[in-house]
Amino acid sequence: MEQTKQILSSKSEALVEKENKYGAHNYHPLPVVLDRGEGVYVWDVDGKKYYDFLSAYSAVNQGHCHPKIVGAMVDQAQKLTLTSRAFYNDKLGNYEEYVTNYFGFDKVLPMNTGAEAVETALKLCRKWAYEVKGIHENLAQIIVCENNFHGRTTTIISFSNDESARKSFGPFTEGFIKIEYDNLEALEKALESSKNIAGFLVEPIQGEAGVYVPSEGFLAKAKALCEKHNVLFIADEVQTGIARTGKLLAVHHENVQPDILILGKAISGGVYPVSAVLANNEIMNVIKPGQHGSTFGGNPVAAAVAIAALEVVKEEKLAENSERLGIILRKGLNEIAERNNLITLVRGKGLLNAIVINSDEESDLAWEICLKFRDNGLLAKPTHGNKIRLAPPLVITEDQIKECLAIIEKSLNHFRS
Ligand code: IF1
Repeated sequence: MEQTKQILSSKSEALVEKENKYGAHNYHPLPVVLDRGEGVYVWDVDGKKYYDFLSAYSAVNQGHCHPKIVGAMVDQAQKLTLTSRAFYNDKLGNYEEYVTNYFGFDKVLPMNTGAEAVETALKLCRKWAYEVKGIHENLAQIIVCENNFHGRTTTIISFSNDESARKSFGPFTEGFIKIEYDNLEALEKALESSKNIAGFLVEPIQGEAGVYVPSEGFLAKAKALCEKHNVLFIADEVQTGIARTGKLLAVHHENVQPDILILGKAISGGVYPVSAVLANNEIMNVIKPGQHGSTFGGNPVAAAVAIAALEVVKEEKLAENSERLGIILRKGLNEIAERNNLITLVRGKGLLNAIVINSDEESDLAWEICLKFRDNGLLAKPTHGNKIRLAPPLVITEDQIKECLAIIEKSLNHFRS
C-alpha cells in the first residue's frame, strides 16, 4: 500500500483520503481517481488517460458518456424526471413496448439495480409456483449454483457461498438449494429431489467467479431439464447481457429463451441505474397492484435512457464487435501466455474475459500486476485473488485491442522471474 500511495499525486491522494475518512470501507479500490470518461477511455484527475478494461463491471458496454445516451438523459431530465408509479408517464409505455419486443417477452417489470431485479425475479418465481404450478404455500425451492454472484441483499447473500459477502449478516432467507455450477447431473438430481422446485437461477457465465464459462450445451440442456420438470429457468444476465459476450444475451449462444430474464448494468449504458425483469404473461400476470414495486422503477429518465442505450447496441453492432474482438483479444492473450508463464489460463466469451495468474488466491501478485497495468495506461481489477477480468467497452477497435495487448505484455514482463 505504501508504495502505491507514493505514486499517487497529492491531488489524487487527498481525494482517496477523503473517501477513506468519510465513506464506509465497503470497497478496496485500485488507487486511481477518475474524473472523465469517453468511449473506451477514462482520465484521472491529473489528466492521465487509461483504457478502461472493467467497464464498470460491464455497465458501460456502449462506452463512457455515449452522446446519444447522455443526450436522452439530459433531454428527459429537463422535462420530467419522476412521477412514481402512482401516475402514468408518457415514456414508460414506449419503453416497455420497446424492451419487450427487443428481447422477445410479453412483459417487463422495471426496477433500478441488478440486485433488485434478482429479488423481483425470485418473488415472481415463488408467486408463480404457488399460484400457477400449485406448490403448497411457503414450500417453494429455488435451485442456485455454487460460487454465484447475484447481488448484495439479505435474501441474495442467503444463497451465496462467499464468506465475506455473508459473514455476520444472518439470519438468512430459506428456500434455496445449491448445486455445482455447470453440472447437469446435479441439476437433474435436484429437480427430481422434490415436487416443490419452482425455479433454477443461473448466470450464463459466472462473472465474479473469474469469468467461468460453462461447458458447451450446459445452458440448453439445463433449460430442457427445467421444462421437463415445469421449473422456471431464470437467467441472470445482469453482467453477461446486452452484447457483452458476443451475442445480445449469453443464452443466445445456445438458442435458449429463459422463462425469466434479469437485466441491469448496460441496459442504461452505465449512465443511470436501470434494471429489468422480463417474462411472458403466464408468469408476469401473477403480480397484481400493490404486490411489488419501487419509487424509481420505470421513471421517465430511466425509460428514455434505456431505449437510447439499447438502440446504440443495435446501431453500432456491438454484439458483432464483441464477438469479433473477443476472439482477437483471447488469441493475443494466449500468445502472451506462450511467452510469459505468468498467465496460466485465458478464458471468456466475446469481450468478457479473464486471465488466471500463476499464483495462489491469497497472493497479491494480480493486484500488483493491475497497478502496473494502471501505470502503463490500462485499468483492470483482480477478482478472486489471482484472476484479472478483461472487459473493455464494446466500442473498442481492433487497433486499440492490439495496443492494449502490448500494454498487458509489457506490464507482465516486468514481473517475469
Ligand atoms: C459490487 C462481481 C461483477 C451481477 C450479477 C446481479 C448483480 C451483479 C450477475 C447485482 C453485480 C457486480 C456488483 C459489484 C461487483 C460486480 C461484479 F465481481 F461481483 F461479480 F460485475 F463482476 N447479477 N455485479 O454481476 O447488480 O445490484 O450491483 O446492480 O461491487 O458488488 P447490482
